[in-house]
Amino acid sequence: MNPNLKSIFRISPEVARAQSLGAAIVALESTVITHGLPYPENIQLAQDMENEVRQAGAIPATIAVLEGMVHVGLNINQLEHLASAKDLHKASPRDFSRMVVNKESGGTTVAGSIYVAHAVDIRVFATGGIGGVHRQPAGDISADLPQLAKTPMIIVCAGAKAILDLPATLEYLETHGVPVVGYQTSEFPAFYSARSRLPTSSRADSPEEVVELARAHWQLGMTSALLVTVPPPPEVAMPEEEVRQAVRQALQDAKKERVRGQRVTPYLLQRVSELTGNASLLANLGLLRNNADIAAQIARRFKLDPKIKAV
Ligand code: PSU
Ligand code: MN
Repeated sequence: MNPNLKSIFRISPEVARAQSLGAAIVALESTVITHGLPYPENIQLAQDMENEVRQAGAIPATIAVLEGMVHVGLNINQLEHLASAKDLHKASPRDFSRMVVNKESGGTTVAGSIYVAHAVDIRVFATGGIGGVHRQPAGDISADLPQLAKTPMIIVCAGAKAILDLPATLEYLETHGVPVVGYQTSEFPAFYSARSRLPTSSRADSPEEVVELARAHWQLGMTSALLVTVPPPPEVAMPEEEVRQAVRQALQDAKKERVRGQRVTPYLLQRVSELTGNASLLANLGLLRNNADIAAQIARRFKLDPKIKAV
């Protein structure tokens, strides 16, 4: 670890032990806990994702900022605090310095989490859906995208959230050299549903194939992420049309209420969840657990591969 980080980063004993033993580790974000899901589904989900990672033979490292310290690996009390406290921040890269200085606490976004994970040499990360280019307000682009462009990690997700402009999000990833790898599919998933009618740039049918692509990407000297997109499991996936209608309504409501900045994504997701009842919540929970499982399988193969050099 860069010595500058030592006084600000706190690596949990379990993650530190896993690192010293060379065990497979999967980093997890925490904005989904603080801003993405209601209590108590959020604490249940946080634990379920960690359990999925463990059952697949890897160690989970959930990332968050607590009282100005950047934590990698959380205990149950810390998870419970993130799930239930009211005044927590959403930590994207631009927020970290302020949070450190003011000793604030919050959930780290995909952008914030992968920055931290990479700084402590973790190479595999799981989330639900990445942020991307918003349909409105114009010019709202998630910090997840530029961070993916400069962080050499394997990111496992169910595509970008359906509230976003998916074609524009894929164009951004293409412009910035981020391979989009469909997992057992060649179609970019749309978070709640499997279909977007948009192609990925490649396809991998197993954890081994993902690792092979990652190895080639970084052997070539590339320094961007690989985005591995996993369709939501069929038993929880929603019909495209139902999602489309709910998103249209949610976008109208956001416009009317002039929602801006960091509130846009949580507002839209919350509104879609209200409009579709339990279906979107179940899809969200199901795909998050599934992604954690697949990320752990990839992390194990990655560890076994002697040819991968750290980037
Ligand atoms: N998944 C959810 N809810 C969320 C997020 C993911 O179900 O709130 C978070 C992720 O952490 C993602 C962030 O990085 O939303 C993107 O927010 P923004 O569009 O403001 O960058
Ligand atoms: Mn934004």
